[in-house]
Amino acid sequence: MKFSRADFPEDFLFGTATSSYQIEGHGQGGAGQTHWDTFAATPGNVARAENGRIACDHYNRLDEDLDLLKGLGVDVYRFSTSWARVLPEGRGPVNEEGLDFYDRLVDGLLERGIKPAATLYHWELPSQLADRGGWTNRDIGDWFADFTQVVMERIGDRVWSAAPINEPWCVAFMSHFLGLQAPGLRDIRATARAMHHVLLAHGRSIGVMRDLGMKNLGAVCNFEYAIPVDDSPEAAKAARTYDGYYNRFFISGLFNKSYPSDVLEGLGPHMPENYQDDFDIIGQPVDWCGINYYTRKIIAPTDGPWPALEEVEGPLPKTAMDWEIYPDGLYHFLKRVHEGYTRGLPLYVTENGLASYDKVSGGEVHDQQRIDYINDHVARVKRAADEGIPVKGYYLWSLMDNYEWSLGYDKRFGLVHVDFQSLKRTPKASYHQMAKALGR
Ligand code: PNW
Repeated sequence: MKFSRADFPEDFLFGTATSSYQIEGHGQGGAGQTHWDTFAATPGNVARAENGRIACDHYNRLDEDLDLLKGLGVDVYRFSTSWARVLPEGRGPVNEEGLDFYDRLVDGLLERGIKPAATLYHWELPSQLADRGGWTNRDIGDWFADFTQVVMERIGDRVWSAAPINEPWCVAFMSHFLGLQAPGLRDIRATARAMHHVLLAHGRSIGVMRDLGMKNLGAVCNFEYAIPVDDSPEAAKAARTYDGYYNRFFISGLFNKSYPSDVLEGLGPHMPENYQDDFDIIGQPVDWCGINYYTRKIIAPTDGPWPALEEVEGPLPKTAMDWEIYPDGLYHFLKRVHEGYTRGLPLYVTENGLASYDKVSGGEVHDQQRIDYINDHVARVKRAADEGIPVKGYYLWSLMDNYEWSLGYDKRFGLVHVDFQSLKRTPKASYHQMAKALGR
């Protein structure tokens, strides 16, 4: 790597991130069914109809994976807790074996000197709650508060940080408007409701954790830099619309207790009644904000109904996701979130990384594109830090190759290669370089 710890302040933290459904293996340990199992079983939704039943089998290989983290030399590990593993029916009976797993995970991290950063929800909703309307049902605020209570009564005394929900945009918009994630809807009314309820649930969960006396609570949003396809006013408007529902809606609800008026022009008629009354719950103070950033999108106007735009192909080099590599976007969002929304709160890059088609040969994996990507993005984080933006950490997505949702297992985001037949782990060149950069 071109950077080392010495380039950053003493208290700057490096980490990696994963999520429960993507690595654990959901078909074991008494976990209940989730809407991702259903979504993946429906033909056409997921490449090769792959699901998270086995994934990386992290559930049975916890110690091996924690040792990999230790070998990497990270300060923090960002993981998520599976709602259906803890409460198989979403509410009611607790699966003690599931809670025990997260207990062992947290203790295993602490024993290795790594800070546990918990996310309560990273996308796998228990099927029984999905059957009741999932994120479109306002009751999810209560359900999620109860889930928060059960998990944090158990591990809340030892986690270093906690965030309720990973990426409200993906939970609400990608899943209910674009149909690309479970539950796979394409329905503007369901979308508007989910967009609001996901923030309501965030606020309810923060309230529960405060009552438990927990500290260092945050919110994690994802961002994509929107570029108009040309100089026309129509293209500028389309890019602004995209920026509104993607980048501004959630952060504005969380930190400014309002939704952007241009987004409400499209979604307003579909919002839940009296949604404004929830802003005090949604916008209650948090201690940090997480930024997930991967790419930019080139936006062109279309004639269709709201949002009347489409993504078009851009000219920059791409990753295996077909995502353009655009490191300046990370700097842009650190600055913009700090100046426009969080105003001095600590920021963490809670996800950044790339997929590549890595292969093991002679026991080694040469993933130079990942090394370059990390270098270029960490350089923008450093630029932001040097300018006084309070960015306090960088967590790479991901520790190991895993289930990349609707794209299945061939998009490899890991520092560690996983053979999904034998489940053997092989640290890639990027892992070895990262370990050197983080060495003390
Ligand atoms: C993140 N998009 O989500 C997630 O938090 C991870 O679970 C996931 O593995 C990672 O990115 C890589 O995809 C996103 O299409 C997924 O705009 C897709 C999009 C954005 C974020």
